[in-house]
Amino acid sequence: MGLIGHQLLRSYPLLQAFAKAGMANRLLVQNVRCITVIHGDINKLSVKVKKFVEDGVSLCKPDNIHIVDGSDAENEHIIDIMTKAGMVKKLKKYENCWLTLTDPADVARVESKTFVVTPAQRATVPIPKEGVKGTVGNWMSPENWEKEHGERFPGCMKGRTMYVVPFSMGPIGSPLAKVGVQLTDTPYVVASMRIMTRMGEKALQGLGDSDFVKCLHSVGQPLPMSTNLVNNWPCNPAKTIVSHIPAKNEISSFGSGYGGNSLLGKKCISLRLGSIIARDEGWLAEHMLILGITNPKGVKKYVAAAFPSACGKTNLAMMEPSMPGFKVECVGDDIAWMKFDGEGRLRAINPEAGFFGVAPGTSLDTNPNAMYTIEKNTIFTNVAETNDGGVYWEGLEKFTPSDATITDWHGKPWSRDSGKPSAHPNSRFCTPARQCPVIDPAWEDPKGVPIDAIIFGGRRPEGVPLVYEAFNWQHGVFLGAAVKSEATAAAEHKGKVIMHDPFAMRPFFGYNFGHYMKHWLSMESRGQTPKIFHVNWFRKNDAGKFMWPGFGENSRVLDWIIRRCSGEDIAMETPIGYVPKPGTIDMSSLKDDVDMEGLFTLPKKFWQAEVAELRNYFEEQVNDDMPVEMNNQLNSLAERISKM
Ligand code: GTP
Ligand code: SPV
Ligand code: MN
Repeated sequence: MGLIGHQLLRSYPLLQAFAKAGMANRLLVQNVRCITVIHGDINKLSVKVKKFVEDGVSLCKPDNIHIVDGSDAENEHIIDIMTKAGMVKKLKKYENCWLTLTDPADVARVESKTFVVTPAQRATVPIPKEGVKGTVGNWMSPENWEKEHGERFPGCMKGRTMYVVPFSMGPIGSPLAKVGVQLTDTPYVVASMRIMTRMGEKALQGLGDSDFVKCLHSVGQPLPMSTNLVNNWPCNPAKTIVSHIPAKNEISSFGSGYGGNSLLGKKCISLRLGSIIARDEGWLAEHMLILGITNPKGVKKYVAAAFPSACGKTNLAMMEPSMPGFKVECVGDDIAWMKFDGEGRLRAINPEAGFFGVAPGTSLDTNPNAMYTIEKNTIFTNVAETNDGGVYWEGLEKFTPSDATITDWHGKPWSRDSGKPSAHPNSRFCTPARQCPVIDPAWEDPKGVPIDAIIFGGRRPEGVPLVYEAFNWQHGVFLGAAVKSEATAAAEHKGKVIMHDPFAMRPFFGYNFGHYMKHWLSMESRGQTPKIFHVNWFRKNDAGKFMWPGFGENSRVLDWIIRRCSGEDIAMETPIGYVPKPGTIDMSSLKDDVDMEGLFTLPKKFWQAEVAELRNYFEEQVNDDMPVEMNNQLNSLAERISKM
């Protein structure tokens, strides 16, 4: 056993126990000295998985290997390692809850450093109009990728443990599920993947010698570190790259430990590679929540909704309806895989097992079910802490004693009048979905749940009504393609600029956005397509205040949507789509004074400018890959608006 192996065994009693049980073994890899497997049995892995691990070891040169089993005992050990390394701190107010504060240079997804690697550029992105910079994805050639990869990964895990993390996206054994194996050098990823996916030995059951998604992840800081360690959170922002190689079913991520950059089952597999597989197999992999809503008559319908990052999916997915007699149940809060079944019904599964949700704004007023979910077994990242070992963030003022002492996400004392947020705006909770009090009984049904409506939405401070319905499928696909939203802290974009975020997928397209629209259009020939709607909870009045109360009150809009799905005559035509006939959104018992007329006005000037801007966007960004059906939709919209 190598020296490092001995040192580790001395410092970690659990490992000693594993070693005594005869679980420690070795891996002899060509050109590398004997590597100690400090946990797990390398010989139990399939030939393909073992080969992947061996290749990872010879490239990254970790000091030892830990093959993750997913057990409680192992999780305790992982948490113990992180505690000793100062990466997590116990939140003593709750059961098994932990706080991580990252290096402030590693706090969100890095869209500009995320690439899809294909021989042809046009497979990944449309070729923009000359002189224009493309904004719907980043392409890298295989040659460039070899170079970038070669400058980063060799020896990148020196001095660290390489964890081998098998996981399943989707219920284990479901025909829809995809197995991945992630090699990573940070225990934070192991602890988080255990919550977000079905992780460990169980994920490999039934894999046999089949292929799996190969995921390689490193924080990019071999020991001794080349830069200062900040907050005990190793990362390498200057060299961060997240890349996807669809031809090899491979993902490699370097330099960041945060969220979507490092939990590779989430955006990387379930959306980017997922959308490519979905196109090839005739289904949809989308940035969508899935919820079931039951009305007072007991009629239940499921809807899927795509809003850009930090625009309300988690909140809608588990909302407490303000309307008496209604019930909302949650299937998923971020990702939907949707396929037509044998009867032509569109069915959706949530490939994840946990929620990685935005913390600020979450409270017993806005999202009580999230608050109950995160009371135990939760990892919080970049939130603030109260002196009694509880969590704090913007939105919890009312629920926290005013004399509580608060430590901010930098680990510094914080006061309410400091003018700075206590928690990072993209601080998050990572929590098991099964703990959600309103988790849907069918949330793990391998068949998925039948989808009656698809909803798009975004943060639109101006001009866009509370809800409208597409005239038909093609028009609905156009609404998806035209989604725009104010930038949020979920990625590196600065300021509240309104950005295009088609299908809420701009950061997550696995392939050319033009081809993506074509694929959506093709769904009409594959089964019964659901109705499509657009919602906007974020319209503001002249005083800059939100006009709609949102959260639980959004049930009133969901109610209108599902009544439309049942064929009720409650809609009227406008140039942009069907809107509710006056009085058809149930406003009974609504306490707030809401300017419903104002929420539905369609300013002609705004819509003329919107159409011109959309035309410019499609011409510049999608260029030759713009489907003719979509141009026709744009032209018809322009014509309808000109007659307003
Ligand atoms: P990702 O996890 O990044 O994909 O985000 P998400 O779409 O799940 O966003 P989430 O539900 O976490 O909401 C993000 C922020 O929007 C939170 O601060 C919420 O409080 C706020 N928010 C959600 N729904 C509403 C709403 O109906 N009205 C208003 N005003 N704010 C909302
Ligand atoms: C998003 O940004 O849409 C998220 C968070 O859901 S992350 O996993 O970091 O991508
Ligand atoms: Mn998301």
